Amino acid sequence: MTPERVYWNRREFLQRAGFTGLGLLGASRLPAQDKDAKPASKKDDTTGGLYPARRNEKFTLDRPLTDESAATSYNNFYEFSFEKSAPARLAQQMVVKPWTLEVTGLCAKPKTYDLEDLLKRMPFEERLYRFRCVEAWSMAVPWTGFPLSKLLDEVEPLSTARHLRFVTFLKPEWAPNQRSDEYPWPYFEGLTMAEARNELSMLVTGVYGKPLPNQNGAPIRLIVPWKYGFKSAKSIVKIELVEKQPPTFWNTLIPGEYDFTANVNPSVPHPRWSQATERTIDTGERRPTLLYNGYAEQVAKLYG
Ligand SMILES: Nc1nc2c(c(=O)[nH]1)N[C@H]1C(S)=C(S)[C@@H](COP(=O)(O)O)O[C@H]1N2
Ligand SMILES: [Mo]
Repeated sequence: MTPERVYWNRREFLQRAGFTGLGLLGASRLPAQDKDAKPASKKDDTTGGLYPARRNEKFTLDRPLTDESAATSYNNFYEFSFEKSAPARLAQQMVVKPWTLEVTGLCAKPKTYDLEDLLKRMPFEERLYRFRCVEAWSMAVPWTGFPLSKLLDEVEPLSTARHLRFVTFLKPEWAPNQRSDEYPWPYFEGLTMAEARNELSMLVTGVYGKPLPNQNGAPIRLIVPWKYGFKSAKSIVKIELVEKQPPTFWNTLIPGEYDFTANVNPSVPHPRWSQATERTIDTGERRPTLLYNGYAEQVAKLYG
């Protein structure tokens, strides 16, 4: 996931510094940092007793749930670090309460929400979803949140709103990598309106029956489980309804490797590695990658 330029610079630097076998994207490697990573800190549920939420049994898994300690200590959160073990520590710098979420652009009722207020009104539920990173690792996680569609209903999108743009915080004082202009911060992503309206698209505020740990994208993130993980923007501050397909962070950095749609597909290799199989982050087990990450029934119709 690291842009070539940065990747090679870092590799050179680390090699010169005497490190070997970096394998940043080595899918078969269970990183040493898994061992010393901390589990999620238990935060108080200050959201009015929302957790644990009722599980929606409609969403079932074909595999065991991933260990909570793995899912909360093996993170991609580039604002903080390029190392997967670091966000669990560094993201504790974030101040996630109070938090405002602005929903704006092509809608009749744009609004800046106080997150706590919004959560009181949304239909909270837990769903077990598969999650697949473009780097060929995967997990299975109980997310708590509500359908993105419910929030869209509140702001009343105009018929010209064909796409959504998601924007993460810009706080260099929290996030070390935002102090450099190597990347076009803040992180930005996008969906089509049809994708956003799909029943699977979820705004997530909790995991494993508790509020999201900061490193997993507190206090609110997107989850679109049929797409590679980079589409699921963390720590969102703004959702903008727009007409045209918006540019996205990784596509801007490396257009040939990370496209706007980014649907999980075992038969379309990444230019630098195969997507045919994936590695389960807690057990290291390899399993075949599923088309649309196993959600063809819900989403294939979007791409017919
Ligand atoms: N703001 C932001 N969101 C992000 C990322 C990021 O670096 N910054 N990484 C993405 C990638 S590549 C993945 S795989 C998932 C990882 O989510 P997790 O740490 O909860 O597993 O977050 C996605 N959302
Ligand atoms: Mo990812």
